[in-house]
Amino acid sequence: MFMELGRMSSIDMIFRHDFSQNLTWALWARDQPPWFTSNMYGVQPHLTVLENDGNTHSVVIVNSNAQQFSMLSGPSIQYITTGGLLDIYFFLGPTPENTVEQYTEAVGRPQMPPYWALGFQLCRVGYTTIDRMQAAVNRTSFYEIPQDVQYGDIDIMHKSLDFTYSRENFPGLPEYVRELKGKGIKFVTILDPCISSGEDPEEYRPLKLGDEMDVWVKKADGTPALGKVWPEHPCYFPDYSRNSTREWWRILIKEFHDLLEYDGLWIDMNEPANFDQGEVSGGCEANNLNYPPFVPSIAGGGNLSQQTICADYKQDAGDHYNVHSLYGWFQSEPTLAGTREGSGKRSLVLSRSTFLGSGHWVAHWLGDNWSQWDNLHFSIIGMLQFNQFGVPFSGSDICGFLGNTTEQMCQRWMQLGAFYPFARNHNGGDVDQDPGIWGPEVAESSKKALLVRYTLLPYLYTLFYRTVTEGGTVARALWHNFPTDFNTWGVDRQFMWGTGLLINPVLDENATKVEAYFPNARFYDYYDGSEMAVRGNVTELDAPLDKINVFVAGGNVLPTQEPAVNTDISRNNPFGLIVALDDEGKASGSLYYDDGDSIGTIENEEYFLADFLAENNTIISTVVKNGYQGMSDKRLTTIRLLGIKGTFEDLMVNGTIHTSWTTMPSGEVLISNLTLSLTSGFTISWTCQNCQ
Ligand code: MIG
Repeated sequence: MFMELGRMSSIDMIFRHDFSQNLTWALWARDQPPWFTSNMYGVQPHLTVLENDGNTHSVVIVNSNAQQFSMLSGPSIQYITTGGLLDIYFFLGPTPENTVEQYTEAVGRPQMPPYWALGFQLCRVGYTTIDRMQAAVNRTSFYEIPQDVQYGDIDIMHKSLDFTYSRENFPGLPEYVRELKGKGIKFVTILDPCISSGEDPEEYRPLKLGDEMDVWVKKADGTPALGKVWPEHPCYFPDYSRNSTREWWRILIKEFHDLLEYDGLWIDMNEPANFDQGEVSGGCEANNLNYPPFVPSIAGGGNLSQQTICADYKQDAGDHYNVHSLYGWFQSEPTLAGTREGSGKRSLVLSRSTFLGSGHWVAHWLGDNWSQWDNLHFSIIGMLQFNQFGVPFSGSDICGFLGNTTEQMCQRWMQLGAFYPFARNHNGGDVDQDPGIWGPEVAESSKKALLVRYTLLPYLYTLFYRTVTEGGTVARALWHNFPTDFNTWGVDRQFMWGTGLLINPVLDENATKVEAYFPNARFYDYYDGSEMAVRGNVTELDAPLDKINVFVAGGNVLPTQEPAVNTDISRNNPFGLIVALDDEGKASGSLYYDDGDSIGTIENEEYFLADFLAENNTIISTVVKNGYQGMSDKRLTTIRLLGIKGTFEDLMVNGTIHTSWTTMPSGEVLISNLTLSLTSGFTISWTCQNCQ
C-alpha cells in the first residue's frame, strides 16, 4: 500500500558495530523505514561498550540536536552535534545487565505492561471495512491461534481524523470492541499527532479545543504551523512540550474512551512526520536554523525539514531545531496519563518515535519494516538495542509491514515473533498476512510457537517485573549472560529471554536447519527436555518448517501456566515450573503475578512474588509477597525437572510421598497431579541413585 518493495544495501547489518567499515550513523527523528544507515524514528545516543575482558560500560549523550556518530577504523568514535548540551554519562557496569540497570535508574524504568499485552496482537492498515477486520479475527480464532489484542489503524477513522471512527466503513465498531472484550480480546487504536485544520470547529472538538487552549506549534511569526498527513486538509502540529497541549491531549483521549472503549493507544507519525517539506507550500525560510552551516549525514539530502516541519518553528521548549527529536518523547507521558484515565486501567501506549527515557512510559514497535527475509534478522538487532535502551517492550511487525510477505516468510516470522517481547503481526501490504489466512499448515505452526509463548507468559511477566524494579533487559544478546565467552560477542541471530531461555529462529528462506552457538553451560531442548550435547560450540539443529528451536538454560526455574486462546482464559489455568539444573544440580527463579491490569500494583504491594530454589535434590518455594488476592485459588500442578543424572527415586512433596512422576526418554522427570497452593510455599525433594 505505501511503497514498492525496496532492497537493503549489501552492507551486512550487525548488532556489533564493525569499525572497519567507517560508517556514520546520524540521529534526527525521521519517518524512515530501515534503509542502510539512515536515521530512523527515534534518537538514542547510547553506546554499549564490551571491553576485552568481558567488562561492559555504556556511554549516553543527552543531546537532542541533529548529531552523528562515526565508527572509525582506529578504532575510534567521532561524535558531532549541532547544538544543545554536551552532557555525557558513563554507566560503569561492570556486567552488561548492570549497565542497563544503571542507565534505567537514571532515565526511568519501564511501566509494568498489562498482562494481556504480552499476548499475541493482530493489526493491519487496509482492512478498509469492519467485515475484513472481523474476518481476520475469525480466522485466527477458527484455528485456535491465541490472540489477545486487535488493533484499529487509520482506516477505521472518519476521513482520517483523530478521535473518530468511520460509521460508513466500520459501522458498529464500538459494539464490536465490546463484543471482543467479552471474549477476552482487547482493542488498541491509533492516533496521529497532526490535527486537521479544515473541519468545522463546531463539529470537530479536537480542533476547537486546540484553538482555545492554544496548543499548536508556531511559525516564527506566531501563527500556527501547518503540515500535511492523512486528513484531506492541512493540519496543525500539537506542541506537546506545552502544558496546555498535554492537558488538551489528555482530555481528548479520556473523552475518546466514551466513543470507543480502547484498552491502549498507539501513537504514530510522531517524529513528527509531514508529507510536505517544511511549509505546506514547501521549503522553509532561509535562515541558520533551517539551513545551518553543518548538517549531519541525515537522510533526505541533508535537509532538516525533509519529511518534517521547519527547524525554526517555535515550541514551548524551544526552537524546533533543538527539540525536534523530543516530539514523540513529549507526547508519550500525557498519552499514557490519558489512556489510564480513559480506561481506568494500566493500559498500554505504543510509540514510534522515542528518545532517551521513553521506555518509562511507552512500548515501541520498530516501525515500517519490509516483508523481506533480511528484515527478520534486522528485527533481532532492533529488539536487542531497544532492550539496552530501556524499552524492553519492543518488537517488529511480524511478517513485515511494507510490501507483501510470502507464506513461508510469514510462517518463520510468526515463529520468531512469538519470542519478541512485543508480539504483533502488522501489515501495510496488499495481501493479508494474519496467521489464519494461509491455511492449516501455517496456522498450526503459528499456534504451536505461540503456545510456547503463552506457556511461558508467567516467566516473561516476571522478567518485566525485574526490569521495572531493577532495570535490565527482557530480551538480550547471549553475551549479556556470557560476557567472557567471546564466541557469543557477535551472535545476533539467536537471543535469550532473561537468563533462562535461548531462542534459535530460522531467518533464511528454505532453510530447514539452523546453526546455533551454545555457551559452555547446560541447555535443554524446550520441547522434549533432552540436554544438548554440544557446549561452547556451534552446532546445526533440525528446523523443519513447523518448528522454532527453543532451549532452557540450566540454572533457571521458569514459572509457566497452561496456555489458552487468550490470557483472559489462560490466567485461570494451572501453573507449572520448569526446573533446569546446572552443573552443580542447582537452579533458581521467581514468579511475579498480579491482577494484570491495575495501575500501581507494585507500589501498592498488590502482587504475589515467590522465589524458587533448587539444590541438593530439593526445590523450595518461598513466598516473598502475598499481596494479590487472586493468587489464593491458583494451583501448581506440574513440574518439569530437567538435568537429573542417575536414577530418580522417591519423591516427597511437603514431606509426603508423591507417586505421580515419570522419567521421560530424554531424562526429563515429569511430576504431575500436584495440587500445591502457590501462596503457602512448599518443599519438594527426591532421592536419586548415582546422581553425581
Ligand atoms: O504513513 O497508520 O508506521 O504502522 O500502519 C504511514 C498507517 C502511517 C505508519 C506506521 C504504520 C501504520 C501506518 N503509518
